[in-house]
Amino acid sequence: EESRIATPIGTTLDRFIKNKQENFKYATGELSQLLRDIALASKVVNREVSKAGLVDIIGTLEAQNSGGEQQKKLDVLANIRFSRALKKGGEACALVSEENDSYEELNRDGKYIIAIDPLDGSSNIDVNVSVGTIFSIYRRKTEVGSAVQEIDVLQKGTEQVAAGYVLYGASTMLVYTTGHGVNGFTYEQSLGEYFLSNPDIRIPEDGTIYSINEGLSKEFFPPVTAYVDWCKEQSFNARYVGSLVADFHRNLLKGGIYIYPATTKKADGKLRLVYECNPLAFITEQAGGKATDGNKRIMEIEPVALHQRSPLFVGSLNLVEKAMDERLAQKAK
Ligand code: P6P
Repeated sequence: EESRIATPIGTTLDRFIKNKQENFKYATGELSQLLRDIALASKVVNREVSKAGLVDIIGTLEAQNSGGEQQKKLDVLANIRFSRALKKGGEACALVSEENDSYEELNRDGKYIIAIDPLDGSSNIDVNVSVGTIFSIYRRKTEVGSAVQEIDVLQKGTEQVAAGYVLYGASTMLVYTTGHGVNGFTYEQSLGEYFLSNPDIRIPEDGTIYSINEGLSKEFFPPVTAYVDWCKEQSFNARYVGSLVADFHRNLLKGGIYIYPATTKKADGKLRLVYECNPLAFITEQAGGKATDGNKRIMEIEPVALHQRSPLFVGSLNLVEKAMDERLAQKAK
């Protein structure tokens, strides 16, 4: 049958990165190389995720990851792929990963720090629901060539030089920003290339989708309950995949709000600041949206621990601001 794959509308990711690098007068190419290394690792992970059901690599290792959740083999594999690609690439001096208790020093001559959730939502793999990789890139604070230190790996989200995610879904997409807008690329399996498919993504300022786990309703604090009730009064659509990258990506393109709030049982919510909230907050702001912890801008939070959690309200500007107003209104009562 005639290939139904539309002719890729745009340039390849490699060409795009090169073109963008030319816009940076003093770019020396390391960040470009770093993005290429991440894209390469994602192609390997994509292949393993897409055949997960075939090869007996599902199943839980005895080992526990830092969050104490059961570690799926694919989690571990994905972490190894990214760690190896980044070590070989030479541009990263350290890797912070959900899968590792502490940071891993990679290349002392590297200028960049990578924080990554190698396979977020991996518990969904067994039931063939989309999963994702989320990454964040910082410039190191210490001298190139010296040992990596805590000040390198615990930086505010405003210090990010790049952030992105890979969504292993119906198609595999890579979406990233270097602080000059957000661009989406779709992976063409038969060519092994990412092609520009969503240039200059802007999140609609309004939306009619809300994403929150309402199974936790009895643990919600009043402002969250009031906000969810407001969404229902507006007849919004409830959409919750239970895989952060999938929920985030849909809301980025269509408009909407994703909330993982503080609850009576989880004072800081569930999501991790350094390699989940900050990268998605950077992308959202670059696309014209907003990301807060219920009180303040996510990217202003001073991290004190690699795996610290933060509540997250992220998405369309007006929906996040309404959620903040709700909080103030409740406080005033
Ligand atoms: P809950 C997956 O484990 C994850 O980290 C995110 O991908 C997802 O959005 C969230 O947790 C789902 O958490 O408590 O609603 O099952």
